[in-house]
Amino acid sequence: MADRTQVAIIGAGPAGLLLGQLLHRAGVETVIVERRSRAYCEARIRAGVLEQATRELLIEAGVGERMRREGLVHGGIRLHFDAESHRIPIDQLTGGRTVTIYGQTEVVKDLIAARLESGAPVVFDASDVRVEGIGGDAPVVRYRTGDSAAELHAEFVAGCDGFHGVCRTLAGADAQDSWQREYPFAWLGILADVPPSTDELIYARHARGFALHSMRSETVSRLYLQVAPDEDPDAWADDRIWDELAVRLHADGFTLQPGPIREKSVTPMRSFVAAPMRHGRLLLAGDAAHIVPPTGAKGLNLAVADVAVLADALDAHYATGSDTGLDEYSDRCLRRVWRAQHFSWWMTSMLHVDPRDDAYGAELARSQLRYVCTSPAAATTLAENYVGLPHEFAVRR
Ligand code: RFL
Ligand code: PHB
Repeated sequence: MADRTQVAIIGAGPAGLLLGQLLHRAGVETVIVERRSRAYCEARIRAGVLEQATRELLIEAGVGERMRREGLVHGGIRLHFDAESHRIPIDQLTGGRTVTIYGQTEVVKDLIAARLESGAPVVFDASDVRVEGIGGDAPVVRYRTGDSAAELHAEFVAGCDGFHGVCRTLAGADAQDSWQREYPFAWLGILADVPPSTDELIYARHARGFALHSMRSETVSRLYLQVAPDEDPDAWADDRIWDELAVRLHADGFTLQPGPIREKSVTPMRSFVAAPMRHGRLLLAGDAAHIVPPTGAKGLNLAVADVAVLADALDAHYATGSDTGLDEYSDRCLRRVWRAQHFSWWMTSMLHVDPRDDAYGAELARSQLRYVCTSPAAATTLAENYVGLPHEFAVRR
């Protein structure tokens, strides 16, 4: 394994892997260091909605072929509340833009396959990953694989190691501002071997809480229920999950088809931003720098938007010696990050039942939903944020 590289990438999630792919195509050397196994990274079930610009970038980066074949292109979403179903025609409201339903798990598999095929180095199962010297010109990444210790000298370190990684903490509390909000609820998510009962995603608000009907393919459904943050997934037998989903998703003309549940887990909900996203030779991207609650389907798309800007900035540094892109990296990304923070918080508060809230708060949320379903202006606000505001996706190769 190389002991020297231009850019050391910490983390093989979507952010780290896509950055590696874009830089490889730009002729910039990278080594990816990941603490989990390849199998673990390829099995993690998470996001499912790709913005149009995310889809376009994956295609441009040469990893979009299977997504093009298997991804489901959606031009709208449905909102269910008060036993009524309303459609938001996202494509009509945004000049023909769409989202693609394709699991993050599949994106990660495609990126790992491309990485291995390219021959560019990736280290899985790295333990004790430590990064030193980000304030100087010669950062070092130290880690262990099995019994042996390794040292990787780099010119830059990309911190793509997610919310629980090590990179964000390197700058020290004094050099970083952070903002956060914890929500008094979580999502119980299931993956079920049953054809989706709907051809478009359904986001539902019910007095008993939020529910979401999503999907992975024509034969696999992905659904979520709002639950308490400390909910034990084992307290939810399959029948109880399907019964609760049927109650919350109910609307005239809709029938939920239950089926065998393959996977079940509880995800906490939080909003978090750390700024700046650059500290000397360390560049943070994706969940390492910011988290959104999943209601707006923005987390993966933000990670992709960050690395598009970062790949361009690093490419310019090596190709032309210009550091303008690196100097502007944090500010450029944070503008998009805060827009997505607001949208995700807004969708979350409109669609969930906050147990701390009073009846007045619940009526405000229902009024907002009715407004979105009746006013083209309000619907367009939802649609243009959901499908993704224009990216600055000028990726040079
Ligand atoms: P990841 O995916 O967490 O990857 C970080 C990687 O770093 C590794 N790592 C380390 N490696 C080396 N040394 C260390 N010390 C390390 N510490 C950690 C980890 O093992 C991992 O491989 O972050 P990245 O790449 O920034 O990607 C972000 C996305 O994963 C995340 O934002 C989305 O999954 C959020 N999200 C959604 N986003 C969307 O855009 N659309 C959606 O529909 C959507 N739905 C969701 C979601 C997240 C969910 N959960 C489970 C939180 C639905 C759910 C339920
Ligand atoms: C998913 O399919 O996992 C999914 C879809 C939409 C969201 C969040 C998650 O807002």
